[in-house]
Amino acid sequence: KFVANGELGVVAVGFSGGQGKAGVDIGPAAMIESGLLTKLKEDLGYEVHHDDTVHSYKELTPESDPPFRGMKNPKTVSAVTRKISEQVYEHAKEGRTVLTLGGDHSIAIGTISGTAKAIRERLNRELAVIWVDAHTDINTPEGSDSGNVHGMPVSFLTGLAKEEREDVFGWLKSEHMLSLKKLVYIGLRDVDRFEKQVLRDHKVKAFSMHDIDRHGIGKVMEMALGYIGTDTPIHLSFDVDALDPMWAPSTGTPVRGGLTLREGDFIAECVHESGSMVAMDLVEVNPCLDPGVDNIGSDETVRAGCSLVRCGLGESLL
Ligand code: Z70
Ligand code: MN
Ligand code: MN
Ligand code: MN
Repeated sequence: KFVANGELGVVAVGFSGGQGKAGVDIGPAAMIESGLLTKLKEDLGYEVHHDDTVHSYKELTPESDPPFRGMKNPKTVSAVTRKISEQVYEHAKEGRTVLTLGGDHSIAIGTISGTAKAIRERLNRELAVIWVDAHTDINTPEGSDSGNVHGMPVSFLTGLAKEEREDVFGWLKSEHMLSLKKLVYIGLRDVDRFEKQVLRDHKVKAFSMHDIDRHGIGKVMEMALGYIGTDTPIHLSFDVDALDPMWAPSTGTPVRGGLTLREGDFIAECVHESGSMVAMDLVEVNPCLDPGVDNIGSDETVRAGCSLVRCGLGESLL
């Protein structure tokens, strides 16, 4: 079995070009400033490899990056995720657990492709992904109503969406790819019609909020991890909007009826406890969107995001 070596690679990505709302690019800085990385070092004992930078990206001008196949900012998102893919790969190939702080969820095109490639080379294994989200983010460019690429990462990663152009995700090769059979969703409650058809056609494993209500989160995690199996490396991609807006109001697309903070933490704890987690993303924290007063909503959201990360990295293990 692949063992975590106590080393953690951190990639902080201040990027918002996969959707339309400003502010999600300062999510990583807010989590880091609240002391997250210090806690991971001092309390959890990780040897943290981080370049002390929140990577920001100049977006191309609208003239040089016009919509393509309905996608907004296609060249910008492609270039940014390509760079993230290399950064994550460099950490993962050293056997480090990789933590990526976003940024909008389009960055998962980079993180998952980077992990998948490293795991193939290092362990000769295929990666599994647990995608915790209110949304499935599996639109193809043509299936999407919004044109926002943060609603499409899973379709590019699994090859449902294909594009030859190198500067529009054509850089994604087979070594970067994820099998639809190795994908598990948890927390779904806002899935587009096109996406529901994709889930049915490909029999994708998915646990909606309805399933969590029916079985409880304990049974759902048992089923999710049972489906993946005990000897498969797992990338946990956690969208903070999986949590109920009561716990995480400061995010681009809050959807009521979500996970409690404890259910979210429990999911992360179970993935950690499996011993199979090789990478984690925490995305869509947007401190600029605050329905409360005195930053109460954004403080709570940042706090929730940090809690999910610490649970994924083993804080609550006795
Ligand atoms: C919709 C779309 C989405 C996050 C919204 C929404 C996708 N399915 N993802 N917020 N995090 O635009 O494709
Ligand atoms: Mn998402
Ligand atoms: Mn979402
Ligand atoms: Mn829609």
